[in-house]
Amino acid sequence: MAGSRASSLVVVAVVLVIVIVMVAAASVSAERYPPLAPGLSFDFYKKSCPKAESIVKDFLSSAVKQNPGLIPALIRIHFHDCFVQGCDGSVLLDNSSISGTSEKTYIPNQTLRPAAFKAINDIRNALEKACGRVVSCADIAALTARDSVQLAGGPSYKVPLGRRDGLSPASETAVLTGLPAPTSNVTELMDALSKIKLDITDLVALSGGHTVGIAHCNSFDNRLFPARDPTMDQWFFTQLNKICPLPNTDKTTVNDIRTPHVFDNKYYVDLLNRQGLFTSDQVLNVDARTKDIVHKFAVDQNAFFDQFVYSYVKMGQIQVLTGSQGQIRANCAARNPPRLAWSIVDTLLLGL
Ligand code: HEM
Ligand SMILES: *[C@@H]1O[C@H](CO)[C@@H](O)[C@H](O)[C@H]1NC(C)=O
Ligand SMILES: *[C@@H]1O[C@H](CO)[C@@H](O)[C@H](O)[C@H]1NC(C)=O
Ligand SMILES: CC(=O)N[C@H]1CO[C@H](CO)[C@@H](O)[C@@H]1O
Repeated sequence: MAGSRASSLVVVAVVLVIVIVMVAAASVSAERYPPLAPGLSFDFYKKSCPKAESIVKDFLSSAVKQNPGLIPALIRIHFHDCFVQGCDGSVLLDNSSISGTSEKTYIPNQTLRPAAFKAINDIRNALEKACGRVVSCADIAALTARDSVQLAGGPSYKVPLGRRDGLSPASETAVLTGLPAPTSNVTELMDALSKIKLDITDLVALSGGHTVGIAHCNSFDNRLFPARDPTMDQWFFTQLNKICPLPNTDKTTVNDIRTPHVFDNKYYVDLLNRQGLFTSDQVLNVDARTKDIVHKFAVDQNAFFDQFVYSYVKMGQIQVLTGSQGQIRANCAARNPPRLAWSIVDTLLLGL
């Protein structure tokens, strides 16, 4: 009796030691970051707003309890911001108080969720209360994307900060050429990515963002009508056809059929099983240039997490405004009103 108790204690102790060693190994695993863009740093707000990151995280942790859909929405907003005219918060602008039309008007942006724009602005207000107007909306978009990845079970990582907010939205052409369509093949995807210095490994890793979130029928029904895309699994086709019986049905389905709400590597397992949702997803397991990377991420989640962090941080530094460029917005949805002094200078200069 006493002997078996002692031996079970030994077992418990051994298991504990193993767990401690594993946790320690995980926490010392070196994170890999791309070179930082000039003007950005990991501790940008250390003096001016030391609590910035915890304010963002605390706000978001409680907001996602009310609305878990914020997670995929915020992961996608940072991507749309960065792919079009750089990570300058221009995707956040509304029609009002800008000259021109908001990026949100154009087709790829029509499915960005309004609640996520509101969360970014609410966080901005909380940050201004704590520190004054020092944290940019573009940085908030990067931080909320990072925290969303982690809240969904993905990797945690550091975000380079110091982005400034842009003054104007991108044009319709810039939005449509910057954001590839879900019907794209690898050549078309790489045409868009190479313009912003992202490579084929970045393409495969960043597409892993589709491990969470939803899509509307018209984003993938090119693969259902007039007939099943032959690269799509028959069972998966039947399921999707029930949701979208006709072209353009106004319904949604999950991007990752295995674990739709968890940030993990199952998206790549979907691809191996011919159950990727968009053409732009499934082609990654067909094209010879990307197939091996898909396979590697499907069998090794750590390899995916490592590369996702590297590529997402790289993406987060595309064409950033820094230093005295741009501005720090007082409202993420609007450019600051011009200051009186400057409008007088403008008038004088125009008068010359
Ligand atoms: C590589 C090219 C990409 C294409 C063609 C693409 C296309 C799309 C499309 C069409 C949707 C669904 C829109 C709808 O029907 O509602 C979507 C959703 C989504 N995308 Fe992408 N995407 C790409 C890259 C990315 C990247 C780089 C990320 C982030 C790392 C990302 C994250 C997401 C997320 C999280 C959703 C779900 C949004 C939600 O549930 O609100 N995508 N994407
Ligand atoms: C923004 O304004 C344009 C016209 O300039 C209009 O077509 C568009 O629907 C508006 N978009 C939003 C999101 O209100
Ligand atoms: C990709 O699509 C383009 C047309 O949009 C086509 O010319 C090209 O052959 C396709 N490439 C591959 C690798 O399928
Ligand atoms: C989030 C957002 O602003 N979405 C807009 C996309 O564009 C349509 C009009 O084209 C608006 O109705 C949506 O509000």
